[in-house]
Amino acid sequence: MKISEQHQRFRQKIREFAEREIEPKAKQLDQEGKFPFDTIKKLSEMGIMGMVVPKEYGGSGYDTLSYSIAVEEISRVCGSTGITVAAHNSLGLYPIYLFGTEEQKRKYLPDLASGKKLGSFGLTEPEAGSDAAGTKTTAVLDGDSYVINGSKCFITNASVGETFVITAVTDKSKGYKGISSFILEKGMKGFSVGKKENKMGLRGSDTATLIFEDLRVPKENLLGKEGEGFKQFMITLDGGRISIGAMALGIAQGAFDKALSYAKERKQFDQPIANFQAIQWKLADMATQIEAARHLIYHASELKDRKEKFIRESAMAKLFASEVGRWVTYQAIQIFGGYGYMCEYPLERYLRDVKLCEIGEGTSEIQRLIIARELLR
Ligand code: COS
Repeated sequence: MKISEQHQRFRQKIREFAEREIEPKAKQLDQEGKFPFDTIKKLSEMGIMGMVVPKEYGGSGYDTLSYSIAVEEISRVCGSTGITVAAHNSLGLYPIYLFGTEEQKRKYLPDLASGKKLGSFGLTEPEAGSDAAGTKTTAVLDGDSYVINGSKCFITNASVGETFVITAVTDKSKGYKGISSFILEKGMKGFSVGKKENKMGLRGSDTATLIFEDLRVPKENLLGKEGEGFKQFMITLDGGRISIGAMALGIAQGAFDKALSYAKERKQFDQPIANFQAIQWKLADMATQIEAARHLIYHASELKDRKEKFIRESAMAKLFASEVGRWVTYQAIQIFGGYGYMCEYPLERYLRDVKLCEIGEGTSEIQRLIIARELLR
């Protein structure tokens, strides 16, 4: 897809960094479940941890297309690093930037945007997954503070994060209109993090439970107004879905690039397997699907940059890219044959990593529901 020269140069810069600094560590992160602290520090210095926030709040103020390209290129070599960047930017920083008061933005954004602190987003609960309004965590106003009780599960950047945006019910009688959101800080009394989850993929990313036990949060930490939490989180997820799509796209591109080189080198029946039509057709289909996913993701990014409506387009982009990601990594393993199945080669990691994209920030079924509702509206 044609993008501006500026965007092409930006892609080149991130690709070079990713291949030089991130790719060599990807296998170890996956095998040892190690969080990429040193990479995040370097990405922070490049402005990648503050891409969605303007310079006045300490961010690097990139457009959404550049942000998608960055997540794509990082994920092309390491999904764990890709999701860490995506969750921090789209879910950690962005809701504070969009819905925070001037005071909250000045207080929290500079440290987050510079990567000094990592951000995290707490929506999901054991009984509130696809049904985001099913939140059971409560926040009760008591004098000058809210007292929060409950828990959140499967939270990205939970134990490495220092600033959190979470939802809680402030008025049960009002349904989703009784859900509010709050900014929490690591170390607040009554706030703890459970053990790190042992996952199928994205094993270098940090996922854990947040636990709130009579956690007292000052009134000033309410994000926006009482009752606005559900809509704030829906709007945040619309943007976040573009980045999960970009992550799936990057993983697909990475698997494809590896399969393409392998097909040209691997000899069977005295010739490279790329000479066989069975392989050529696979490669053609893979490249076509990837390109289509890229169009959808860049299109949704551009709509967002133009401040046009993009709910349907971000759901379409995420849905399509994550299914393409799964399919392409599967085909890449097939091209690699027995080697594709071995943990020595990166393809099986790509397949395990990309599976999350069909689940996180709304399953594929939820994306279809969102698209259908937008069509039928
Ligand atoms: N932007 C702005 N407002 C939105 C919105 C969006 N994207 N989506 C919903 N809303 C608004 C609706 O307009 C409605 O407001 P009004 O009553 O004023 O019209 C309100 O929010 C409630 O919406 P709705 O009735 O559609 O809510 P539902 O409970 O039916 O839930 C889905 C809708 C399923 C789409 C939502 O729960 C969802 O996205 N679930 C998946 C959550 C998810 O992604 N979880 C993973 C998190 S991983 S970080």
